[in-house]
Amino acid sequence: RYMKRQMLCRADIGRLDAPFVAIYESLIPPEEEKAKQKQLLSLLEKIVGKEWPDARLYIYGSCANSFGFSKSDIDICLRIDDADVNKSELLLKLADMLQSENLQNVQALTRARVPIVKLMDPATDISCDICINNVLAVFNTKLLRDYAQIDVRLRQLAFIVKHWAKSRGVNETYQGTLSSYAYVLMCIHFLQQRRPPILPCLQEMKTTHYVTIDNVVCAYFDQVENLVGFGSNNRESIAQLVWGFFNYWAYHHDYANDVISVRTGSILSKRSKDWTRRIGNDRHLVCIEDPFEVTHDLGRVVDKRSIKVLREEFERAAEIMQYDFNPCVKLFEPYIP
Ligand code: 3AT
Ligand code: MG
Repeated sequence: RYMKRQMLCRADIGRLDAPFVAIYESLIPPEEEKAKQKQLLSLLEKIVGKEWPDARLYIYGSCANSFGFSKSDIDICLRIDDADVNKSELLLKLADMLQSENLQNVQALTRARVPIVKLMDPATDISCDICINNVLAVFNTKLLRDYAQIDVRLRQLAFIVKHWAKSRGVNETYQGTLSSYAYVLMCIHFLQQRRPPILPCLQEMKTTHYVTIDNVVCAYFDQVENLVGFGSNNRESIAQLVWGFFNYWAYHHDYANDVISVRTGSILSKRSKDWTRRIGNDRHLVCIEDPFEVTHDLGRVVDKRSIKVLREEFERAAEIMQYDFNPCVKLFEPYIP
């Protein structure tokens, strides 16, 4: 069933551009949401500053990487340079402080993979997760945001793919499917691979942005305002790209051998990364290299059961894009178990 299949793009694909653009536009957060997020950030800065004057707050994740939908929760990182911080104690203390400032639903999840404090701000009606010193996430957020500036088709494609993944129930890492972060990297990689390319590989270019965090180097070309128009020799439209994306993941990706790598703008072999066998819980059934933490496979959450679900969903989407009269409806039909 998973045999490679060569398919020609449907003849009427251009007819689908307008509806896909309309879906993308309907998901973009309005400006007033950004203002509310800033308002909440200032409130939190004030609260945190009373106890820890040197601490800093950063918005990361979808509210800052330009791949966020309207009404998403915000992810905040508290950066605190204290060599011997005990994260759990710190989170519990933070939770106490937030509670006494009348924030709602305050909850410290000290045992989560990424320990956080959750809260809801009644003034702005925004929910938020605060983590501590997850600084790499702040920089991978910047990398995604920088890529998004280069060509609008990245943002359009990633919005469609995220919307599809959320509708179809395959954006649930604790059920073995992929994170939004992984899907955006899949989109960036796909656009780096088009011929002519729609996106460059920023980490292979001259370094203009350099930081190291916990011995991980984050170095790349970040003067992206100089790259606007990079992909203009490629005239593929959003509908063609959505079709190509699902076709690639349904029929052309080599799940047995390949690793997609945004860092190198190419495909690496599982062998070269020593990702050929299961080690602990990392099964490497679909391999997506983190651009900075290169030993980190974002597909490691995927297991024997969920890889099947995921591939069937990619095939379903590819079939719909190929044959359905009205793909923009069928693609996003909610999955009902
Ligand atoms: P949603 O719109 O909330 O679905 P998001 O971009 O906020 O999308 P997540 O909530 O999954 O995505 O993750 C928040 C950020 O955390 C995104 C990325 O900067 C970082 N992140 C998530 N998963 C990983 C990971 N496995 N490795 C490194 N960074 C990660
Ligand atoms: Mg998020």
